[in-house]
Amino acid sequence: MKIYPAYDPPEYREWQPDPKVMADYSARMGEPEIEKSLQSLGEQGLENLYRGLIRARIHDITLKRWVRTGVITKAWLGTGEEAVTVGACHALGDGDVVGPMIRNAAATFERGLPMEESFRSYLATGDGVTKGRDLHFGDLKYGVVAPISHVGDLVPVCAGFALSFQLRQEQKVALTWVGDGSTRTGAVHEGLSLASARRLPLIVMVQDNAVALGTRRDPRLDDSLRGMAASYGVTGLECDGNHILDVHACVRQAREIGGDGEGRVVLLA
Ligand SMILES: Cc1ncc(C[n+]2csc(CCOP(=O)(O)OP(=O)(O)O)c2C)c(N)n1
Ligand SMILES: [Mg+2]
Repeated sequence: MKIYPAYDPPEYREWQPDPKVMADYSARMGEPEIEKSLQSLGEQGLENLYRGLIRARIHDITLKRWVRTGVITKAWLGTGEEAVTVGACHALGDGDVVGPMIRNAAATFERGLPMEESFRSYLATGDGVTKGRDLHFGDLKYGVVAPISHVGDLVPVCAGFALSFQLRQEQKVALTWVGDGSTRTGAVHEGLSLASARRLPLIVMVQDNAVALGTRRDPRLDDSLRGMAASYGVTGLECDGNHILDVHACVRQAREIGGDGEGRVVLLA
C-alpha cells in the first residue's frame, strides 16, 4: 500500500530525538519544585499528562489533514506548544476557570469537553456548542471560557472571573494564556491592572514563542516581557514552556500564591 503525505505528517517519518533537548529536559528533573510536582502527580498523573500531550497532537494532526485535503481552509494549531497548555490544565483544581485562545484548544478537552466539539466548531455543524456560529468555543459547564477572535481580550474576562471568586470567597483561580505579541494590547493592560489593584486570583501565562502569527518578534521586547510582572506589581514566575513538568510546577506554585490571597501572577513561558 501507499502512504500519502496528506495523511502521514512527514515530520514523524525517521524522527529522531534531539540528544541536547533530551539532556536539557533530564537536567531539570532533580529540582525541588519539579520533584514536588512529580510527587503530587504520582504515576497516574504522569500518565494523564502524557495522554494530554498525545490528545493535543492528535487533534492538530486531524485539523492539518483536513486543511491538506480541502475539508477546511485554515486551522490554528498548538503543535510544539502542547506542554504549556496541557501542563497548566493538569495543575489546576476542579472549580478553576480557564480561558484558552485557539492555540490552546487542548485546554478544552483537558478540562473535560469532548474533543469532537473542536471539530464541530471547525465544521460549523449545528450540533456543536456554538450551533455552527463560531469556531471559537468553550463551555462554562466545564469552566472553559470561549475566546473571541480578538487576542488579549480573555485577560479582562478572566480577571472578571477571578473577581467573582474573590467576592464569593471561593478558593479558585482563573487562568488564561496570552501570546507574546498579544501582550501589547490594551485589553491585557486593562485586565492586569485590575487584577493587580484588586489582588485577584488570576494567572496570566505569557506564551512567549517569539512570533506573532508568523511575524518574528522584535528582540527589544525581550526585556519588556521579563519586566512585565514587576511593572504591574504582580508576582512573576518563569518556566520552560516546552518542559511539561516545569510548566506544571510553575502553575502549581501560582495557584498556591492565588490561594494565599496574594492573587495575580504573570507566568512567562
Ligand atoms: C486585537 C487583535 N488584533 C489583531 C489580531 C490579528 N491577530 C491574530 S493572531 C495575531 C498575532 C498574535 O501573536 P501572539 O500573541 O504572539 O500569538 P501567536 O501567533 O504566537 O500564537 C494577530 C495580530 C487579533 N486577532 N486581535
Ligand atoms: Mg507569539
